[in-house]
This record gives sequence, C-alpha cells and structure tokens, in this order.
Amino acid sequence: MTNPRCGYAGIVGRPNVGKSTLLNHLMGTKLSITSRKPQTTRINLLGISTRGQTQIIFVDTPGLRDLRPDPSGRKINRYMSNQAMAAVADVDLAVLLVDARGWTEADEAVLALIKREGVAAICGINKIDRLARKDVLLPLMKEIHDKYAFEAIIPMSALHRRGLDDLSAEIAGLMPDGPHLFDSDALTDRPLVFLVAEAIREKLMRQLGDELPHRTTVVVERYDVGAVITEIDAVIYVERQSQKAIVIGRGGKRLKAIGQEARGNIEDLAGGKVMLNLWVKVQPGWSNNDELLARFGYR
Ligand SMILES: Nc1nc2c(ncn2[C@@H]2O[C@H](COP(=O)(O)OP(=O)(O)O)[C@@H](O)[C@H]2O)c(=O)[nH]1
Ligand SMILES: [Mg+2]
Repeated sequence: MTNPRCGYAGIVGRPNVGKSTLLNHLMGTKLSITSRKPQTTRINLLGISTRGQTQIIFVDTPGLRDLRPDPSGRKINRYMSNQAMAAVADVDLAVLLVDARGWTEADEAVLALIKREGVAAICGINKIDRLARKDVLLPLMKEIHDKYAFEAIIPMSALHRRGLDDLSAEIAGLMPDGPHLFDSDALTDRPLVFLVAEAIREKLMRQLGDELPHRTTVVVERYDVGAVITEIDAVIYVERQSQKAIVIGRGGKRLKAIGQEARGNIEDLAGGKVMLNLWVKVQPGWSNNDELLARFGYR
C-alpha cells in the first residue's frame, strides 16, 4: 500500500490562455465557464480529482494581468486579482499556462509571482494546435527552461485534449503525502446554485459585446426541485438601464436566447428537466461596491 497523497494545483496564467478549458478537460466534466473574452472567470473554483491514493485539488483562477492595480480600479477587478494571487501563494504546485504563440510580458508578471512565492511549478504551453509552424516550439521550450526551474514543460492543447495525460501524470507525481481533504466522489467545493449562475453568466459572456459582460453578474434566487421539473429563478444584474435594454434585446429576443442556451447546461448539472425564469435588474455600481460584491457571492 502506498501512502495517500493530496495537494492543491493552481492553474494560473494571463487571461484567455485556456485555464478554465484545461480544468474542464482534466476533470472530464464542465465545471468552469469559458469564453473567447478575457476575465470570464471571476472566482477561484476547485475541481477535485481522486484517482486511487492520489487526490488533486485543481484551482481554476481568474487571469492575472500584472501586479499593479487594475487601471479601471473597480473593486471586482481587484477581487479577481486577489483570488488569483492567493491561488499562487496557497498551492502546493502552480501550473503556469502560456500560449504557444509566444511568451509575453503578462506571462512574465505571473512568473514573477511564482518566483516570489518560490512555489514548485509546471509550465503548460497551450494551444499548440494554433501553431502554423511547429519548429517554433523547441526554441520556446528552451526560452522557458531558462526562466525558472520548472518541474516540467509540457506542450499541449487543452481544447483538443493533447498532452493532458502527460500533464496529469506530472501533477499527480508532485502531490505531497497527506490524507485526502475531500470525499473521493467530490467534484467541486461550490454548490450547484453557483454552477447554475455561472452557466447563465457564460451565455452572457458569449452573447454580449466586449464591455457589457463585465458589468453583469447572475444570482440564483430560487431553486426548487420538483417531482418532474426543477424550477429556477435567476436575476441578471446590470449597472444601468441602457444595459438592461441590451441584455433583454428587441422583443426580449436576446434574453430568451441566453435562457435557452443556459438551460441545456443547467439540465446537465441538475440531472433532469429545468424551467428557468430569468429577470434583468439594474443595480448601479455593483461591481465597485464591497457590500454588493459580497451579497452577489464575491467574498
Ligand atoms: N485553439 C485553441 N483554443 C483554446 C485552447 N484552449 C483554450 N482555447 C480557447 O481559448 C479561449 C479562452 O479559454 P478559457 O478557458 O476561457 O481561458 P481562461 O481565461 O484562461 O480561463 C476559449 O475560446 C477557448 O476555447 C487550445 O488548446 N487551442
Ligand atoms: Mg477562466
């Protein structure tokens, strides 16, 4: 019998490199929301994977831009960088994800944090499917090798599930000895209503333009499991009346589309039929207000 192992592996990196996609594909189930837009992930989310004696607690994090205060200065942005920074400080292993198309200053800033904490790290070079020429990979690996004593440097594609077995094996091998912190069938630390609210927020991220999604958040107000159908009431909060009109769309078209798209995901989560009622409400300045942030779950 080998000893049990258990540890936290934080998936960190700049916005949009594929951290949440990686978490979902490592877990083999969709826990974390993803989109083409940066700053989709707002709160650290645990994905718990138990195989035999080894439990890996993955932490999906918001993207780290740099260590200076965010220029927009909104409290939600500060909250997000604090979440990601805490993940680097508190984990047994950092999985630094970068884009195969090249190392950037934002990657350097995340690495600076890893260096500051002196945490063990693996570098995943993601999106190799996007490379037109594969011969850039070796020089990039060498460049990364010279930057930090990474435990491993692994070219991969989170989206196309390439290199993930190598990555998982490396991560598992680096987990410290210790008792498991979660039940072997646990998948995440978050309640179902959180995942439901996130599924709706994902559709907002995907349906709306560039700026507006960052001004929205979603709160599930009622979750009633019935004999045949689960009834869910959720509120989409925006900051201004004009934003409300955009989310609802002409004749309610956009809100309807968001609801329809989200319902499929939510039925997977709930494991049965769902009736989803969506409202849009204006809550001025919620993203820059400590009390409202806490009330909306950012704490
Ligand atoms: N081509 C390609 N796209 C990817 C890959 N991994 C993630 N993406 C895409 O990159 C975008 C950002 O992904 P996401 O996981 O939300 O990034 P995060 O902000 O780091 O969590 C999404 O459109 C993903 O589909 C990959 O390996 N290859
Ligand atoms: Mg993400």
